[in-house]
Amino acid sequence: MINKPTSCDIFCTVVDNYGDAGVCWRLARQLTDEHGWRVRLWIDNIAPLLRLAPDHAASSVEVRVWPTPWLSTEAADVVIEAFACALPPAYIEAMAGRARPPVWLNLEYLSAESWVAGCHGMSSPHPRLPLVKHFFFPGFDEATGGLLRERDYDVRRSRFDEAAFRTEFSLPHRAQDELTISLFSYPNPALPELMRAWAASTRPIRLLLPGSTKTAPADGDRTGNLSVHPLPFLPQVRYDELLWACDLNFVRGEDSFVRAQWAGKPFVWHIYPQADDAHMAKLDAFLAIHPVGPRMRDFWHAWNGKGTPDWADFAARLPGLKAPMQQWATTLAARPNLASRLVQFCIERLK
Ligand code: TRH
Repeated sequence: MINKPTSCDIFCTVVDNYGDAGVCWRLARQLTDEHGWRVRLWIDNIAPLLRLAPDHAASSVEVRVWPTPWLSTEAADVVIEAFACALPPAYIEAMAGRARPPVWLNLEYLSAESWVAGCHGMSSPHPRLPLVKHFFFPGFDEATGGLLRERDYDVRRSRFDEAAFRTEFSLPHRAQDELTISLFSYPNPALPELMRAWAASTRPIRLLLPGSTKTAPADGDRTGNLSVHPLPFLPQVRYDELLWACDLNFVRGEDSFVRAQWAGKPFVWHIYPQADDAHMAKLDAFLAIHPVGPRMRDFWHAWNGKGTPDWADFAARLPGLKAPMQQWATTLAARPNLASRLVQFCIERLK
């Protein structure tokens, strides 16, 4: 019996955007830094990782570009196949050749849909080899694999200095009654109309655009009561700071969507679009479990292509969203995080 795994291989195929690399990197860091695992992250396209973690070489994670054709290597105690990326066949053979078969996990995409709990932890025997693959589903309740959250999150948050952050990114001091918004979304036809509403706002609105290549004057690109500030793409570990510095966060995909929940601020989710509007069922499943989901539904639907965002209505709702958002973050944070649940899952299955 191994009292705890010593080696772990995480395989990541970058489909597009940053989330595949973002999730795998975050998990790899926790497994090394918080659980003492020796982790190799095999990634087919290192470009997004270099933006997320420019300093990855200084970490304890061994980042390896996934070679094709695959070069023979020994299989680890734990093998994590991220988002069903399909392992190299030769590596699967190496897994089967081990005296003790590895724990083989398929790390699934995050969804709040009710069927997830019933599928989490399910296993599938390999048709030919003495191997079993387990399906590991992130989720929002105890019946799933939980959510990624670092042990030092609260300490980092407590040390955050918004004024220093604004100075570092050449942002003016917070104006009287300013609403500070961060925006990270897919291209969205609803944005121009929303920006017109922000320009016509009765209170000053400062819009921060991370990952923007544009430049702007010191006080931002001003139109009416809206000033727009492009920001560089922040290292992943600092993206949380942007969310903490804002009053409202527009996020997307999977990882920034989770980070907005930890920030405990009102947020709007641009879900990763899927064919046949399959993503809308995922969006509604989350709105159904969130305490103020019904109050955000119309605006979230409009932001996801179903209708026109009514900013005046949503702005009026914002003050009433603050406390429930903080409570949601506190409730979720009280549960074991995904890395801890995954470690426990593996220890129980390592013979
Ligand atoms: O980039 P995404 O759209 O990734 C998506 C999703 O993961 C989706 O589930 C998946 O199917 C698709 O890729 C293939 O959104 P996401 O998940 O929020 O990942 C963005 C990552 O980038 C996240 O870790 C936050 C990070 N980030 C920074 O580190 N700095 C930044 O400045 C910004 C804007 C984001």
